[in-house]
Amino acid sequence: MDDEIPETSKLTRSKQRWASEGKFLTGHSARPDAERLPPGQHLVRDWPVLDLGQQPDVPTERWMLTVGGLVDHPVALDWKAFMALPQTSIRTDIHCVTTWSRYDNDWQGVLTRDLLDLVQPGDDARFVLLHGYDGYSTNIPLADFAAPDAILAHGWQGKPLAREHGGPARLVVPHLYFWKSAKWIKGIDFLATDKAGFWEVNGYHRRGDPWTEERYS
Ligand SMILES: Nc1nc2c(c(=O)[nH]1)N[C@H]1C(S)=C(S)[C@@H](COP(=O)(O)O)O[C@H]1N2
Ligand SMILES: [Mo]
Repeated sequence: MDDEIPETSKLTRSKQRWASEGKFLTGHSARPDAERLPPGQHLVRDWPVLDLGQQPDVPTERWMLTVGGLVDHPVALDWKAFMALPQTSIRTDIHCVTTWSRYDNDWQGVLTRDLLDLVQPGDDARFVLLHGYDGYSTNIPLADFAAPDAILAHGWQGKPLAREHGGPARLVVPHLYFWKSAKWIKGIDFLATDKAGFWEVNGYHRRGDPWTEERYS
């Protein structure tokens, strides 16, 4: 996918910089149907629940998302501030490393690009480490986090995201295996160097691209 920058558009400083560095060129534009299912995956219609076993109960009144590290404007967003950010609906597929995939999930929430506009990562930021309220963590390259369809989702199929699936809010990075999509998101740290998260320490791949089966390292 090519990010053409119209000369007249009012792109932010960060967007222009990332575009010039090719940071958004993650190569996952819409695929023909025959290529929609990554190798080694099978389709499911239900939505399996997978996590470390404890599903934290975080009411929106107590929910807080802390975004820091190598950013110009660190923020601690409460629910009201989070919901006041630009809201987007997108439809994506899910690919879990345990071999199930699920098509056509409708997410409502805040695109990571809109969060990036707010916090303005520094030139030295290259990776993000995501933290969940259950103690879970997972790492992804900033280029993947900044994908145009990556979203901090609080809604699924028009309803509030269920607690078992990471509600009140989770990350969804559709073009990577689903373990990268941190549920019950609590913190996002921008880092210069990669730092392994929970499953990455336990043998999962650093990046997790389903199309090249980056399952385990
Ligand atoms: N906070 C948190 N996020 C998490 C996990 C977890 O244990 N804790 N598990 C990951 C894994 S391994 C998968 S496959 C997906 C599962 O999401 P789901 O239960 O909504 O299908 O969440 C990911 N995000
Ligand atoms: Mo998983």
